[in-house]
Amino acid sequence: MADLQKIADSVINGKAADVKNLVDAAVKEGAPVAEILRKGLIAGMDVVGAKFRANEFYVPEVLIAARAMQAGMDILRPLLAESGVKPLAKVAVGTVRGDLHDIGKNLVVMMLKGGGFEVVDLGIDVPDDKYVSAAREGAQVIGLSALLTTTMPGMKNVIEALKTAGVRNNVKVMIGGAPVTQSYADEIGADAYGEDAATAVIKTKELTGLA
Ligand code: B1M
Repeated sequence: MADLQKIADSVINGKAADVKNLVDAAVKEGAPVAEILRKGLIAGMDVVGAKFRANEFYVPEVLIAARAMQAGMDILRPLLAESGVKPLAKVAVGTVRGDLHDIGKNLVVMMLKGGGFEVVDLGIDVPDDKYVSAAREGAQVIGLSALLTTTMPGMKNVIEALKTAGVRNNVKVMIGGAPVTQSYADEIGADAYGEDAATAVIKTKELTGLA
């Protein structure tokens, strides 16, 4: 019987080689791939997210855990596709135009992947039309990150661009980044504010009706 809790623990402890070996062994033992993902890798990242929010884990621990999860995902990804297991929802995340900060955005991307979402990483300094294209290509949530007070207004511009393109009602918009607040999200008509990467996962679940 595959020990999925051991996989979760190895993700939490950032032991990439152990995750790889344990996932490999679980697959060979015939454990269902969806179970390995849900009760092993995602369960582990859920704990990492909770510890991060509780200030028990900091950025380096989260990055190391995400890398360990990735080692397991490398084995599971082709098997999940074969067995028809679908990601929870599609999310496109980028840092707004003019802004080159990507450490926080990358954490959000990793945590969302860890939470079972399909994530399109649009990168940094992303022009508004790229978000529109992502919405047209099926993203259910558009995530915007900004670290500068001077680039924050770019978030409003993206929302306006989505409206102009007629796709605003097809997507939810979540914003985040150090200078961003809930009241700014309310002011520009965003659907959610993610205070940190772990909260971004919780908010994305709420936005997509999964929580
Ligand atoms: Co810049 N920088 N920087 N910088 N930089 C800040 C942001 C600044 C506060 C430093 C300061 O002056 N004290 C300041 C902004 C001031 C302001 O606007 N009020 C600043 C400045 C001024 C600048 C330049 C203008 C400096 C210059 O050239 N004169 C320049 C701008 C470049 C540009 O973007 N056009 C610049 C450049 C840079 C570097 C390139 C050197 C580098 C970025 C490297 C990189 O990202 N690859 C850099 C860095 C590293 C910082 C600091 C030191 C750290 C930012 C960071 O990565 N934090 C920062 C000062 C600070 O914060 N102490 C600073 C860690 C990261 C994990 O946190 O990004 O907040 P954060 O993400 C969090 C949450 O905010 C949230 O989740 C994450 C994890 O919990 N979150 C989301 C983020 N995005 C989210 C999206 C979501 C949900 C949650 O949903 C979609």
